[in-house]
Amino acid sequence: MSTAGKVIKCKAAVIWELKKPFSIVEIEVAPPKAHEVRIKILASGICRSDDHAVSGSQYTKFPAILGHEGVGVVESIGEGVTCVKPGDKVIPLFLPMCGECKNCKHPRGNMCDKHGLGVEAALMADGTSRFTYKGEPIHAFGNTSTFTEYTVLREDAVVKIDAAAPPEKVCLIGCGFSTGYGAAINTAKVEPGSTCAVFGLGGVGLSAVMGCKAAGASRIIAIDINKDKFAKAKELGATECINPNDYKKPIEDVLVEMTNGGVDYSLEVIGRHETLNSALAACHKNYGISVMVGVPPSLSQMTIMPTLLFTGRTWKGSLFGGWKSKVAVPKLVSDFMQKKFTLDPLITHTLPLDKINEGFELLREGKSIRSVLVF
Ligand code: COD
Ligand code: ZN
Repeated sequence: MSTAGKVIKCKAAVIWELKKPFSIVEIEVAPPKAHEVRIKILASGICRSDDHAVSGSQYTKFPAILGHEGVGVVESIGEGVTCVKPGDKVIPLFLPMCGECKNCKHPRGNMCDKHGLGVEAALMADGTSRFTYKGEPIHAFGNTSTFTEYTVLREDAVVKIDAAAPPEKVCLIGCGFSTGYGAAINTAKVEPGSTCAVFGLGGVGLSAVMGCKAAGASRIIAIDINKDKFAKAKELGATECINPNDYKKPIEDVLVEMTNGGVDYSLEVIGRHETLNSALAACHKNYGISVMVGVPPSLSQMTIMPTLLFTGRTWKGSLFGGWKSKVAVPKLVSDFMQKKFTLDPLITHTLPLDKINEGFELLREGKSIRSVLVF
């Protein structure tokens, strides 16, 4: 019997307040309104940004359904939706794309003017939520909310992908993989034969290592304070791995010495002021480019030495790897299907939704790269 037009009762992982565990409860998911799409989630990765929302370093509204790295299948569509139809396999887009605003039309823009990433991403465009628990509204998160059996998305925040793509793998294309890989390829524009440094070897940092390798870098220096991350970094293309705790001098000085003046490209994939500074200072004067992929706590301010920029280094930021989401995501999925890159080494754990708290513990303890929840 069709569920279109009806409220669906389903399981979701709800977080009620800051720093608290998730609880699995039965919620109600309203049908999609005009220009919205309701999807059944098939798989969702757990990303550090979800944990930033739990800890409060990334502001969101509670109670909430987090998760932004998923794959689903369209259950029903609201009035006026033409981009997808029931039965399509899709990826939710935390960085939506209307395709018509100044940013969407600009060849280098990927942050749509119509849909923000802040608190406005915690509700639908009309300012209400499609999720309720015992009649009380539950906030969405990051334009997506994937830690639930069903979610409702704006049509600009969903894109059709290859029906044959494995959900428990390609969900990583919804955030982690694309963010790191694109930061190297699109934002840094790593060149063949160059020397790169990647700070932070989580799922996003390792994807940046893969991007540097795919772009033809001849030296990729991977940096992490957790040496357990090194084997995987080497498997994915790092040529050297270093731990800042093994040195008395600052890591940027170590890198400048190792590379006779500094690296061509550095990517900071941690989100700390200290490492953002080190990544910039590790770049070669005149032409080194440093890309900020990790986001420091919202509203924080940081100091840098202006001469680092004055002497020719470039400091850039990268959100979702610079990809235009609606255009790039289906293409990245088809590249994966054609084996142009692998996602398997990034997926260390697969868990049911009920074990979501275990998945977050693995991330906090540094024991996982990506845990994927399968529904
Ligand atoms: N020096 C070196 N390595 C460090 C240090 C340090 N001082 N501190 C931590 N690390 C290492 C950790 O050991 C860990 O291996 C790695 O850094 C961080 O990895 P994870 O697994 O915590 O994080 P990821 O890879 O899942 O995500 C990292 C981001 C920085 C991208 C993420 O946290 C973030 O800031 N996201 C916001 C940016 C964004 O694009 N958001 C949109 C959706 S994600
Ligand atoms: Zn993410």
